[in-house]
Amino acid sequence: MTEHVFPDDFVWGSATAAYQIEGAATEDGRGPSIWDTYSHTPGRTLNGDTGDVAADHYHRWQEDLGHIADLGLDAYRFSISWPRVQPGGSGPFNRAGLDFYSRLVDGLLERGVRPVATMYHWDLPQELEDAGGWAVRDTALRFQEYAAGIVEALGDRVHTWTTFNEPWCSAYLGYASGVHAPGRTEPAAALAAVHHLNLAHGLAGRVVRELAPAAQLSVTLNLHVIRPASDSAADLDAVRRIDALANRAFLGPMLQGAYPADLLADTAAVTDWSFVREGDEATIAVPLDVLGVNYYSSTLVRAWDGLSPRSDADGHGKSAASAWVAADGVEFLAQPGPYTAMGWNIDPDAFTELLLRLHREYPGQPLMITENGAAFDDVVSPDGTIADDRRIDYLHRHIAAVAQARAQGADVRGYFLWSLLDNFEWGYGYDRRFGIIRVDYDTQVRTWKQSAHWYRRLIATGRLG
Ligand code: GBH
Repeated sequence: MTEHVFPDDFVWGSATAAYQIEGAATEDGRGPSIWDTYSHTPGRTLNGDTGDVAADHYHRWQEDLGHIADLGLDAYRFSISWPRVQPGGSGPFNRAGLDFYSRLVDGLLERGVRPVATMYHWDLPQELEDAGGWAVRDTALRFQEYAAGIVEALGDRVHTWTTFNEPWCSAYLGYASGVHAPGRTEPAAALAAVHHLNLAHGLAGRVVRELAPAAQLSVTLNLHVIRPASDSAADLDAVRRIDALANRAFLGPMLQGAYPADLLADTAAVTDWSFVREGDEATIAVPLDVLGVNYYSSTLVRAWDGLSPRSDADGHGKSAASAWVAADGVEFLAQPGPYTAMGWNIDPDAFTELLLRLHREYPGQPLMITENGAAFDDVVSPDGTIADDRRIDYLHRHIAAVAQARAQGADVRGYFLWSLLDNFEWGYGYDRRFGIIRVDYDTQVRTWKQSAHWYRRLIATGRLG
């Protein structure tokens, strides 16, 4: 196997999200978010799991900082819980909430770790959902106000501000398929959400530019690598349609200042896009210092004639409603294995392909891998060792895929592993473990898996053997 050597300035990190690790859902003035409501609604999450306690990071943040330092991470990506710092989503800020993140940021800086803060990782204050959620424009304006509050409080102590994590999930899983909070199944609302999330990104990005000019600005997208079942014109058109919904609905306005014409045409039966106002697209196109890319698996599609039985392999099979708005003519196919515990196929070549596509289509745009990792059923041996070889193999192959893309010119500046800790895996609750550090949910004891030791060595040497 070729050895890949990463330069000294390559950023090695790991990532988490507030609702997935913090717990303390009702402490110190935190208000409810859509994920509190959703996870407490019977039938929504596996085993009825909620983020009430999660990995109890809100109380164990100092111990967790110790793990971050021991791993030798250059950077740590976390998210700020909007309802913890501004409980109602508008109006007064909650000092205790802001102080929590302020201490965390200072603790990272003291240990020489770059704080990378995500403003929104899916936990909308419930009051804003009650007023229409991301389907209404006002939520984007509220987000601008929230952004100003947190950037004022943390400013350029935060090295990189990331506006959103995976707006694709917030819009389509939250409002079309309903497998994420708030659990709505309204295709037109999902497309309105796409736009209001994009708008909120632009508004918040401008807040960062103004209030923390020394900070870096980014957004994180879960971009899809979509493969056609054949090279027939119909299958290639299915790829084009899904690419528009999944990728270009965000990349278009953010990086090129306009929604793609084919997206508007494909979805015309669902909405006329009249929620896009004069000047919005220019607002959204705030220049980004880095584009964050989350990658886990690839997608295989073919054109569907509406007659043959259709498979349900879009990975969100719990819901009868599709995440793919106005894409009735597209069938999602199961892919060849191997798979992770999420049932997602393992396809590192698609990762290289994605990074090279971004390099080609958005030349000069620096890239950062803001999430990559895998859930597997970990086995704790009697001596306490967790030999998660399959996770190590997954990480190895995907980091090699990043090296491959870099060797071919892609400007990838760093890699954040998902995730530092086992955590609340959204609709799958605590059943699926992505951490390189195991969390025993009875005792909250943290134990390094072999993958954590492996990652520490990789960071120390910069060499992937
Ligand atoms: C990320 O979501 C989240 O940011 C993070 O919070 C989460 O814990 C982590 O990943 C692991 O799930 O729809 O068939 O094309 C990733 C969500 C996973 C959604 C892959 C799209 C593609 C399968 N994405 N999925 S398909």
